[in-house]
Amino acid sequence: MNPNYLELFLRYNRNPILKASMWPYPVHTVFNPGATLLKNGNTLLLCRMEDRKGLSQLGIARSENGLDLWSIDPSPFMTAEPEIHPAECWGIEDPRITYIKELNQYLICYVSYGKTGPSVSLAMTENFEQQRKLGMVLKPNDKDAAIFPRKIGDKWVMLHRPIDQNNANIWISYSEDLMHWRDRKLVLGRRKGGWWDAEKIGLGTPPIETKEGWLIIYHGVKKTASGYIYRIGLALLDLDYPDICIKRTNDWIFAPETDYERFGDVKDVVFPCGLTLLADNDTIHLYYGAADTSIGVATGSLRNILDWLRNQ
Ligand code: BMA
Repeated sequence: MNPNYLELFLRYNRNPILKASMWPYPVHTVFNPGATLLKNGNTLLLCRMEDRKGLSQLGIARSENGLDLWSIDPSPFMTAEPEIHPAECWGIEDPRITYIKELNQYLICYVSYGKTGPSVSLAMTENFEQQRKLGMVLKPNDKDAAIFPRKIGDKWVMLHRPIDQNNANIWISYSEDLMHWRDRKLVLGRRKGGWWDAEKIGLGTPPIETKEGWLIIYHGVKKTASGYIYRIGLALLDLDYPDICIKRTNDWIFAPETDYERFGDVKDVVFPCGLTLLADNDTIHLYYGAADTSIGVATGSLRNILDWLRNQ
């Protein structure tokens, strides 16, 4: 922690909260979890689990307070099914969960990794007991996608990260049926030169609706002499026209600092895919993959974040 900066997110002092050695079956690493609150108020994390083949599938961890005493389901929740979905022959990764009240379903946007590259696939579940895969909805090369929790206008809306002429930026697309996505528009671009988010950016967690706009947490990557550094920034999108970015932080607000974030399978990575907003409508638990190896949580206040953003 650097005392000269205001820290918006504070790490839980018993991080990492989840690691491979806690799993009831063999996994090599656990990271980049999607997150949601269940109807009973418990926290559910859908964790990416990489095995010793190097391929990923998704498994569930649950906790009453979202911080400790995690119980891990005895078998994976979602596995790659290459016979049915060839796009996921090299695994499924980085889920983002949005609860859609209108459908009474949790929608899971995840990365299918296949021979033509990463693509965006969707699955639905009512209760995390079983799920239904809808298949690939955005062709390679595309990833880092999440759906907004309600229709805007009369359409479903998704943020995602296609690679477009070597540019990895955040785009928006619209759909009437969740399967066909169109009217793609650029929302947030990587910055240039020495900036912390100059190499590539991608959506982190699904958007949160606030009075001041849709709050998004995104990851930005800088290329350095010793490799990439994955850090986190914030942006606000217009409530009615979410293709318009009304605010974007200049500074990153969270970065690899602790040993478990700096060292692991991929060094210097913090990679959030999920958060929960607690019943007080203020406390945020931000869940992130640390060095592609374990899972950390950091706590913030929505009110403080919006106050801080207002003054940027
Ligand atoms: C990104 C994704 C993430 C991963 C990160 C750092 O491109 O593949 O799953 O955490 O790289 O390796």
